[in-house]
Amino acid sequence: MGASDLAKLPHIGEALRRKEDYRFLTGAGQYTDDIQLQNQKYAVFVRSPHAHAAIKSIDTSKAEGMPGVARVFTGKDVEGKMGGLPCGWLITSTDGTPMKEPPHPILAQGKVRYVGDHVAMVVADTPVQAKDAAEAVEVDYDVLPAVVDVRDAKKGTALHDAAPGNHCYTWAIGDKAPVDEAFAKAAHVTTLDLTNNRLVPNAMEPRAAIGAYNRANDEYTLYVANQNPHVERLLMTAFVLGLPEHKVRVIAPDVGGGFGSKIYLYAEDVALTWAAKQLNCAIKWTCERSEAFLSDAHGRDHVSRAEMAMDKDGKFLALRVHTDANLGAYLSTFSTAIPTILYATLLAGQYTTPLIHVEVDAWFTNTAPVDAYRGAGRPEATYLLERLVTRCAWEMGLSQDEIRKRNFVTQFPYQTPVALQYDTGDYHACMDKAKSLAEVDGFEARRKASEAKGLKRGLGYSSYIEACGLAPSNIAGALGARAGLFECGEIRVHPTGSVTVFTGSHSHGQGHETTFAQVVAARLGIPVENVDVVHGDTGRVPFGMGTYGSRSISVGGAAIMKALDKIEAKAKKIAAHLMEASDADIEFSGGEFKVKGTDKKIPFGQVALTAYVPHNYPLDKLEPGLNETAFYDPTNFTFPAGTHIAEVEVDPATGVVRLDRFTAVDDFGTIINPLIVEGQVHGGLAQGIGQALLENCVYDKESGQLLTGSFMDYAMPRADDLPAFKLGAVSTPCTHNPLGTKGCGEAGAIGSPPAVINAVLDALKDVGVKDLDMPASPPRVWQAIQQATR
Ligand code: MCN
Repeated sequence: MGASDLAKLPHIGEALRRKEDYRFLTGAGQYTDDIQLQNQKYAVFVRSPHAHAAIKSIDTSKAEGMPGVARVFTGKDVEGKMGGLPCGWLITSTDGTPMKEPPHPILAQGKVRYVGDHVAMVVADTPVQAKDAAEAVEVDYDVLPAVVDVRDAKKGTALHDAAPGNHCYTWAIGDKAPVDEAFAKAAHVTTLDLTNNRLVPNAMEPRAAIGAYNRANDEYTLYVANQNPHVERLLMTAFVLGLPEHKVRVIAPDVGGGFGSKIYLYAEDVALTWAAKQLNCAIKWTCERSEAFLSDAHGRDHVSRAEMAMDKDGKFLALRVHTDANLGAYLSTFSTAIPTILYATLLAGQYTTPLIHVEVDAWFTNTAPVDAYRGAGRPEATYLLERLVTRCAWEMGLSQDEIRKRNFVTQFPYQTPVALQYDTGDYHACMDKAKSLAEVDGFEARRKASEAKGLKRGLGYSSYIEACGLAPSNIAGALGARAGLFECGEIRVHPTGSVTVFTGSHSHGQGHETTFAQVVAARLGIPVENVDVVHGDTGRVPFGMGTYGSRSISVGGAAIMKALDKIEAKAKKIAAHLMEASDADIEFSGGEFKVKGTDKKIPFGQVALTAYVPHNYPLDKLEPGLNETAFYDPTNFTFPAGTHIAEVEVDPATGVVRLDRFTAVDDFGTIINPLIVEGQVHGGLAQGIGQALLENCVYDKESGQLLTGSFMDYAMPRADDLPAFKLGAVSTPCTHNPLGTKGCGEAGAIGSPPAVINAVLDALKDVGVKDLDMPASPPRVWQAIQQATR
């Protein structure tokens, strides 16, 4: 079934409330920390208080003698018994050498490289006993100089022997010579230096895991707050522990948000699983919030120079970008892909810029590892490009919307000069709708009203594009992924006609139990209540690549569609047998099988029952049962796009920015559930606006201590920081997946930061403020005003 036929079915496009919310709202959700196993002990990790230090000695004797303590494990216990954490994406430097891949030990081996690095694991009967004992572990450190700022990485003391100068790789895309030539001939060049600030993901549920071991069958089970349990199992068994995969089951039960930070295989997960066998018990660890600040993978942290060459009319001729990316102390699972494949390939944006060259240098520093955070590379690309485009507009004497419109891609498919091919889009329609919803025509009157109150008002645009549906394995493989990112779906039709769907996608707030059920119910013509969705368990779901990169509906949903095709084909054969017709004469719609050109028909439920209770069944031609599995590997990414418009009021006396209005018009292709999509956009906007105005992860330059290690210092966006959003939709369905969907899970976080900063800069244009880094906090804005007016 094609996307256009699907879109016409009942349930598709229906704003159903989330099925899963009943259990969440009534406190019946089951998160990892809610699970209590027999013979369960508790772990606490001893973490480095130093950003960089040699470990001279570790004395665990006092801790091991304390009440309830089962064992204290250190680096010596795991050395030689397991590998380090792997990085899933290989980057080759422009000189042909592979990236530097220093070891990432499960417990520190001789050295610690960031505050929070895991040094020892204490296991005890109760959490309090484990915590007390952790405090009694004595570690003698020889403190070394730390480097935290990516701009200083080269000059800093090397973190790893394998990475001299703290350099991991230089990677580039695009043809440099023609780009330089275009710059030499351009009528105007706009240059912008910018920093994309480091963020801490802060999911509502902190990371948690329970490693369990069953001696009877030599099997391990890991319960873990994770976004992709099969990949977690694959990496842990194949790369770290060397265990056969069938002996390890990974269950990611209800997970309270991840935003990228729970995609990865973390050292704690491995240590707990391995130690469970050593102690023949279950071991639970629940991360504390302050521990999460230190040890969760962080996001962003880029420093870039961007230049645009234009002709006299503001038409983009060439884009040149250099970025220094902070990878933190070690390579996390996908960290190398973020500033390269997921960032540089998006720098064409919505524009026809014919020549682009991007070079990225990636560095190690004494900070927590940096990896994907909602958007992963694409917010960084959009922030750079959309800030640059607005700066271009102002330097060329054009309005922010006019310069964008002059450069929009209008013909599809469109091949960018940075590898990607966009299948569909209508960027003018998104812009026009956004301007209308944002009531841009009335802006001048609102600006004057603000001026009369001594306030500055500004309008900021951002026309973003992102590549979602990660990732076609032919493209991903060519670009360095160690595995293709397909998805798996299984449809199990029960004899009574109800259905269980097993998906390799993982829902940790995205509402898959509802939207995936909508797709299945629509296709089979059965009530949504008759469909249950199972995810997050390697013991129940055949395989999966998990959830990130807004891939679930477009890749996981497409796998389900493929399995449904198989179900429909087999069910038609059963129906043909029951109605004594030929297979070719059977039609299926609205939950009924009909013989073409007759009034003979039977319902889906009868076919399901017959599949399991065969009656005069032609066993030579037809197997009993109605259960099908499919794997779907996309042929391309999906390309959601849109225009976001922010309107702010700035108090020049205090530097306080008030976000007055925010409009987002997005194109997500076919929409399965508009209510869920709206919720996804709201959440993304809150995070993007949080980055633009409030959130900032700061390490002390000298000591490498995390200065923003709690919610007292790290400002999360709250409801009263945000206006009521105005949302609009444009739909150009994706051409290559059977649902026509494009991902919606990250768009808000991608489009919004540059819109907000452009608005602040627009407000302060006449004061002389030309530049501002995120977050536009009151002191930063106030200082920029003082500097401009001095
Ligand atoms: N959907 C739809 N129609 C579309 C597109 C999506 O109805 N055209 C629905 C989907 O069926 C799904 C939801 O919207 O129920 C999100 O779908 P999709 O865009 O495919 O994204 P994923 O499900 O793959 O979710 C991943 C994405 C990412 S990458 C991050 S980060 C993120 C996000 O989702 N983290 C989240 N949203 C989050 N929401 C919550 N509550 N918590 C997180 O950790």
